[in-house]
Amino acid sequence: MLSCRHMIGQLLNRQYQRHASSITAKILEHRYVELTQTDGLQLKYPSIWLRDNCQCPECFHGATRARQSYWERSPLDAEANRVNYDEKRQQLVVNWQDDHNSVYDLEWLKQRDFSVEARQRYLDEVYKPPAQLWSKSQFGDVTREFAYKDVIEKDAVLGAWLEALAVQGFALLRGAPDDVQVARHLAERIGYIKLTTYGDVFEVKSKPNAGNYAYLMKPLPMHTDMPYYEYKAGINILHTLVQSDSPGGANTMTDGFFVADKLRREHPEYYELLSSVPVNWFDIGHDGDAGKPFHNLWRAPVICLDVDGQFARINHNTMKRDSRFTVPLDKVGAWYEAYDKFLQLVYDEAVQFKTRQGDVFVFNNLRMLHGRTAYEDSPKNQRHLVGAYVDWDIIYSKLRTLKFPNPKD
Ligand code: OGA
Ligand code: NM2
Ligand code: ZN
Ligand code: ZN
Repeated sequence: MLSCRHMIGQLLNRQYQRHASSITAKILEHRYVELTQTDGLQLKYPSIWLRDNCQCPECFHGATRARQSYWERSPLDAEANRVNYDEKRQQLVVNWQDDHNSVYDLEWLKQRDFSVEARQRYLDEVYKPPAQLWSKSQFGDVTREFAYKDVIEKDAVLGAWLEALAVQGFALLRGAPDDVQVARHLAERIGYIKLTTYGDVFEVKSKPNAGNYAYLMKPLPMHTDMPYYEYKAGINILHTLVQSDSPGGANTMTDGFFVADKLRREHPEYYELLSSVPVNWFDIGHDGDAGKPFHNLWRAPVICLDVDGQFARINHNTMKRDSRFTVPLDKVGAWYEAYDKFLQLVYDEAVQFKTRQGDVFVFNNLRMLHGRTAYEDSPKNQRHLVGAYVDWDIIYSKLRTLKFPNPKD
């Protein structure tokens, strides 16, 4: 999509060249360089930023895309002496007071435009596609399904699947083979599987001496996996090898970001508490009889935001919420009241569906609250899922390399 827009941009630029509306460069208040085009285009850059990002071979190492100047101090006193726009080469030329010269391509500068719109475009198109929040009634519209085989074989389908995970927060793959390696293959198709205290792949089934609530036939209430990790698993890949013939074993799911947003709009005082009061999330035990012992502990609120004020992570897992609540006494009652409202919204907005053998249910574990209804195994029918995790760093990286196979800079 972007590359197409990029091409159109280049075509337009070529047209501009033909009917050359000229550009002039000037220095403003000793601190900015401004480019003005006769047709109204205006670009303004801080001098300190220009100096810091000089692209000459002395300042910038092209092969590693690395700045090789200002390693110890920033160019605080950089001041432009003269600036000039070279129409023929479409470049801004800056002569600095220390006599250094810098040259910047117009296209490079445009991609780094400081305007609100250009910055937002970069965040939406390159950083992360914006999440589409959904309520229970919109579940049908936001459900994306892909053939397992296509995800494995076609890059375009792999990209569409990862985009769905980023935007809608979940997707269903159909037609996976009856193979315990499916979850691992999918994780490795994206990049790297995440290793946790539960191993690389893990089997979700009813186990004797179960060390985790998920390994029982009991209902699994709405939760996110691993709130007790600082580096919480990004997505959860759950491959159904055997589904239960009993009425249970269905999955439930709620868009946690939708609920957080609703809480913010409708109950701001509850939202404030759930996004600020730290909760202790813990996991003590060992994975299976021979597993290494673990004692995980992470303090974080239920609703976490990122540096841009967007929802970053929802933490909720009743089984993994520590009875040690390390907050002042007078916070406790109010927090429970807010939490109760949050849970009410979570259950009001929950959808339910039952996967079949060969389905792979994949979802954003930072965003989707999910659960499972109780089931009954029989000697002939034992519910069996294989799970794997992948971190979002790996997923976004894959998504970007698929979208921009030949990044110039
Ligand atoms: C889990 C989980 C869902 C299921 O193991 O954390 O959410 O369908 N399992 O068993
Ligand atoms: N399993 C499925 O956070 C959790 O303990 C949820 C994780 C055991 C890896 C279950
Ligand atoms: Zn330089
Ligand atoms: Zn889970």
